[in-house]
Amino acid sequence: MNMTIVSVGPDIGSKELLETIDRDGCAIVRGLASTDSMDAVARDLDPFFANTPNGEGYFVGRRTKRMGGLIVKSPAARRLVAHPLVLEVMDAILGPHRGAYRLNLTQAIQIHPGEPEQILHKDQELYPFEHAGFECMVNALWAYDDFTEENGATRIVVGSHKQPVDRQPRPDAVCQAVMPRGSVLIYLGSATHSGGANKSARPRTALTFSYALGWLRQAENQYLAVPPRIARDLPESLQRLIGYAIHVPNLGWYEGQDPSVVLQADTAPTLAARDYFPPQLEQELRTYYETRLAQ
Ligand SMILES: O=C(O)CCC(=O)C(=O)O
Ligand SMILES: [Fe+2]
Repeated sequence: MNMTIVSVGPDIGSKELLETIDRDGCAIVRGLASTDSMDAVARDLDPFFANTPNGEGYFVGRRTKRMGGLIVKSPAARRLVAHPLVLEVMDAILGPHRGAYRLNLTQAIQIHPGEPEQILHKDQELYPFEHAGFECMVNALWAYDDFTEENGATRIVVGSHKQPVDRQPRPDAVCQAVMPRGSVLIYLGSATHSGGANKSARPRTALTFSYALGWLRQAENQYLAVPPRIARDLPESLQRLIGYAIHVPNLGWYEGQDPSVVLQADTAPTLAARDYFPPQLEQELRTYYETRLAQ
């Protein structure tokens, strides 16, 4: 098994990146965001961090600050959420055959000095089904600071996406995502990983954006995080990613409509309910009803 995380430069094509992710369950793209764009995100988020308390659970960490709602808190982070290379990866892994995918969560994770390593886990463990034989979640974890072994760079077991979760693997099976600020670790929801221990004197911060199949419940409630009055002014592609779009067939509707109607009007629409089916099913229904009605 390959025991290091493959780390590639920002000019990598999505095809090569996908081959690595498919084989290893993860890959690092170094320097995908410029220092300037990370500075802009930091200007947006640092004031919020100052007011965010430490977590209060084993998993979230008691010396770790976490905050969501990054699309609202940081206009600069929107470019990372919708980075074209990241979305090409999502399109390829989550797109085919299973409909659109959506943003599962946005979270900034600031691990402070003295935090021990987090328990190894697979992010998809929140769904109560065994590995379905296809990927249902993919995450992009951006380094907001340089990630080092000492400051708690994310730990990951390369190749673990093809194995059941093992929380205590041989120590040499666990790699760390050492990467400079502005890099991104892309990993599958089926890959075993965790936050690292911060043995340095300064916090280590990650920005995580998780993407999941559109028929799964989003971990972060996107409609509370990005309510219609704010979503209204975002680009349509981001609105759709958040979930202001019907998921065919018939999931996520509002008053029988594609939920994007709430972005167009202040009042609840009084429109007729309708079907949202894929073309093949729509055709099957047409044939069924037209045949029956003709009898
Ligand atoms: O902070 C990190 O490096 C990863 C944290 C993580 O995996 C999680 O909270 O699910
Ligand atoms: Fe995780």
